[in-house]
Amino acid sequence: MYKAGYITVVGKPNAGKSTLVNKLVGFKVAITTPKPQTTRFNIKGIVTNENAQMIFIDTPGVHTPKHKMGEYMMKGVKSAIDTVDVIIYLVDASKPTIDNANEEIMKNIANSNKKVILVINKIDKIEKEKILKIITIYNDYMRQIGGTFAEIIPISVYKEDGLDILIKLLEKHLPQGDKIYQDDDITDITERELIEEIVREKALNNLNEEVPHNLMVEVIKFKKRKGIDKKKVYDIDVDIICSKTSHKGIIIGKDGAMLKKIGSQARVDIEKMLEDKVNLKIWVKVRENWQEDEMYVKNIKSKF
Ligand SMILES: Nc1nc2c(ncn2[C@@H]2O[C@H](COP(=O)(O)OP(=O)(O)OP(=O)(O)O)[C@@H](O)[C@H]2O)c(=O)[nH]1
Ligand SMILES: [Mg+2]
Repeated sequence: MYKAGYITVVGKPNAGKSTLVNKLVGFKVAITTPKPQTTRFNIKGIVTNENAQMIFIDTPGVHTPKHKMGEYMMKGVKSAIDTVDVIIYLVDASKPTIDNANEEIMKNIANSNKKVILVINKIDKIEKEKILKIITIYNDYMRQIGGTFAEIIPISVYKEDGLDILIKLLEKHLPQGDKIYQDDDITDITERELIEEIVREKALNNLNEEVPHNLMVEVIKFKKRKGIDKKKVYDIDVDIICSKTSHKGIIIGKDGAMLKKIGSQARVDIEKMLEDKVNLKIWVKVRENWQEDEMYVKNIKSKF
């Protein structure tokens, strides 16, 4: 009896949702950083084994939106909850409190009539004795609002602890069915989109405070040609779009040092992904308050 279906991973920003999906898929389909609100769009990661095909939907971390872009991100989470078979509610073991964001997520999933698995991540950061207390905190609140967890499992994506049990539990709760994707399909994100995300990841990692969260990245040229030694070379031009003129100088840095750093780190990852040499050029542009521009945000939406 083969199983197949959709599983979404929801939770607060920084819980490790994208890290988990990447680890299970065995390929970096989504960027990950130590900063909250890294993921902006729902991204599929597909795992096919002899028992089941699991289509994971990684989602943006749940937060109170401050602009149109944030509202769009939260719509993505809701639509993922509505369309899947199983929900993984991922929480950070080192931050076990029920705050407004957690309440909102739990109310949504409690009312979804879907199987919900509570997955407690980052147990490598806490003492084992604390796990039971964490389970009680989430379980009590879920009961209080009329929901239940079908399963509860502590894991550490870093230590690869509990991941095989998680897969077994997912296989158990998925519906019976044939494969939806081909065996070798792993994601719905295109090479172009991955390049944009890789550049955004390096910007998030290297820039401080609010600057990187106000960036958008667009590939404007993506061409393959034969290099001098007959090896293939990709010419890739990318725009980093910031929302304020004052941010442009910070992104470029003194004598262009910051942009160079972002560019060279991004090039290494893009070359790894494309398995060819890459000639990457990055331009910085200002588009005042783009996060509030409904047309612009909608346009981003149509890409995903
Ligand atoms: N110690 C520890 N850190 C982890 C673990 N899993 C993920 N992290 C780290 O947690 C941070 C956030 O990871 P992400 O995967 O980007 O988190 P996310 O939930 O996708 O965040 P958003 O996209 O912002 O919602 C990164 O620095 C990860 O390396 C884990 O098992 N243990
Ligand atoms: Mg993420």
